[in-house]
Amino acid sequence: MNEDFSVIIPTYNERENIGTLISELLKINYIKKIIIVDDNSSDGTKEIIKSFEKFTNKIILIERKSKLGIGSAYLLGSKYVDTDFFITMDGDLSHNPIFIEVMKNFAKRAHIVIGSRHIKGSRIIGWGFYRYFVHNLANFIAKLFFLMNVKDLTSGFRVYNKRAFEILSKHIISKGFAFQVEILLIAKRLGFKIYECPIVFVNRKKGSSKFNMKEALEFLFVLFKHLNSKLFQPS
Ligand SMILES: Nc1nc2c(ncn2[C@@H]2O[C@H](COP(=O)(O)OP(=O)(O)O)[C@@H](O)[C@H]2O)c(=O)[nH]1
Ligand SMILES: [Mg+2]
Repeated sequence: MNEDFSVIIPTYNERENIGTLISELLKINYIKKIIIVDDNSSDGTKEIIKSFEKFTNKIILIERKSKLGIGSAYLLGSKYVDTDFFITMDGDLSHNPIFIEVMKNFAKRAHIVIGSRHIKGSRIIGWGFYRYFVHNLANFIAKLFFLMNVKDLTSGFRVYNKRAFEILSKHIISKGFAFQVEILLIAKRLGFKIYECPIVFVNRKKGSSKFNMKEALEFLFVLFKHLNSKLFQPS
């Protein structure tokens, strides 16, 4: 197994967070590429990312013209990955790079390693009632209809086996946050191995969440579509 890793970070207005995250990731020597997919942030995020390009060639900034969704950002970012494994993480400092070391060690035994907030040893810090409610509801609905035994279906902190990701991505319909759940449903259905590793998740301290009602509706639409798709019919 090649020990090099890439990281994909989708960003949309993360000026106050992205610089700190990049600095932390640059300290990890097995991370060879930091692929950032930015959807035309208007707050100076891109300029901060570009300022790092002067002293490292590890950064690949992919600039899209408009906000096209976190799921499609992963799909595009993955095309730039040339390592066997890659990490996905948010650009708002909710995902602490210290957990990468443990997660990466499990990548040898699973196709997807989830930095999980719902297993022994994990914690969520700073979420309000609404955020818990939405998160638990999404988890509950997906588990109910697809009989999933994964505890945290919505975490964006993951390690993917690149080859497995390529196969799974062919079935993806979502563009936004629904992607997180959708790819796991497909992975289970196709018999890929998923492992959950405990993390401490800290709600963003700066900037604002991009999750909204439109994203929630896409989630319901995607689940409904798959319930009726060929892939999920009893064989
Ligand atoms: N490129 C891109 N990044 C996005 C988009 N939506 C969210 N993000 C990024 O995805 C990550 C997670 O989003 P966030 O708002 O923190 O979601 P939350 O933690 O569920 O509230 C952050 O780095 C965001 O900047 C999008 O449409 N395009
Ligand atoms: Mg966040």
